[in-house]
Amino acid sequence: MLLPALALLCTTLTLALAQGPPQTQPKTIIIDTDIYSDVDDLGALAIANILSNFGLAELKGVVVSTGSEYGALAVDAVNTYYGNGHVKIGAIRPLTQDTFVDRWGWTLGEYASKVAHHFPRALRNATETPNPVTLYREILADAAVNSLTIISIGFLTNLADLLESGMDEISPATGADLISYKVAELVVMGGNYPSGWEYNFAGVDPNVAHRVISNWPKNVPITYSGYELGSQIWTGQHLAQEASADSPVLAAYQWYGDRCNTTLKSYDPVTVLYGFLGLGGWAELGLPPMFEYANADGYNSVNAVDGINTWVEDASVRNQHWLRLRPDITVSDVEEVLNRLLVQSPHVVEGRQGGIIEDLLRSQLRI
Ligand SMILES: *[C@@H]1O[C@H](CO)[C@@H](O)[C@H](O)[C@H]1NC(C)=O
Ligand SMILES: *[C@@H]1O[C@H](CO)[C@@H](O)[C@H](O)[C@H]1NC(C)=O
Ligand SMILES: [Ca+2]
Repeated sequence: MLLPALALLCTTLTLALAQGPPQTQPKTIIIDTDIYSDVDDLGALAIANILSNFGLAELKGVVVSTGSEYGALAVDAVNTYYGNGHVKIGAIRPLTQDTFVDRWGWTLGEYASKVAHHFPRALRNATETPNPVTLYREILADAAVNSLTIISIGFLTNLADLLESGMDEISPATGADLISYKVAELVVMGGNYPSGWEYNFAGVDPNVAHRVISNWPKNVPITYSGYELGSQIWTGQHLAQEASADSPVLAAYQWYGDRCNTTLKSYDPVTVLYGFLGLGGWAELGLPPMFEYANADGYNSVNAVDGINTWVEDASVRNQHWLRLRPDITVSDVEEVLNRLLVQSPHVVEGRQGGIIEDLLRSQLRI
């Protein structure tokens, strides 16, 4: 009889899909972004969507620290493009209708409002989003112990608000306690290592960076991706040739770049890549281990007034590290991986929630 055979096949397929990728239990991720001016936040978010679709980790939420209503809308357009319009978004208040003007070099363009208006999205208006602290507290309250990775690729405003939040109707725990119980790792694009000036810490609100870095619970690891790492990695140069014509990444990079030049330093994409991969690689996707800690111990100190960070030697503090590339990995190896991900079409990974057809995926990624 045909029917039971078909039923069996369906059951087998369902089981295979339900098993997920071999060996790893996907971790859960929240991205905290200052999406607005530099388009590398949007590239980083695209990479997070793709790696999430591959099953490497699950993107749970995105919080925005910049006031323009176009930030949350652009985030949602990117998530929607990759089939993840369900991912929750939080946006800081008050909301404005600001659009970016490059008052430093007068060469770069604005992309957030354009992405928001020209790409399909599930979120109708940024006013429908919760505040970042509310969304953080909801996701943290629901999360398993020690399960969440927070990847910060912008200002630390939302994290300061979370850290300093008190008990409320969402949870009887303070923000510091929620972080301490639920967060496995904070990954921060910020600072310059071992010491120096960097925009996310020093550019807008040094005091906020100082408070988060000095008061972060001591049991929760912090991993820093510094200026010196991302500024040597250039990506986006193959978008026009290799990305699909309907890609919001291609469009945003062209709108932003100097006369359509889509080649950019990759502070945020490299940070998201580490946040998903960690120190290990992902053999199923052909991704080798790429990063290592540059220090054994000590901690980061951020000056509350000028935002300059200094690494303090202290053998008793072991929860903080900054990243560098492993000696067997070159800058162009990382550029290659990021570029492959940036041009990845969502259609390739559509519907693939399980750990099957890895070889096909690897050949699609060509890595
Ligand atoms: C969102 O809603 C606000 C308040 O109603 C309105 O002023 C704004 O124009 C809307 N934004 C968009 C992008 O539709
Ligand atoms: C694009 O920008 C990069 C980085 O600034 C630069 O090295 C490259 O020469 C630019 N390409 C063109 C065609 O201007
Ligand atoms: Ca950023």
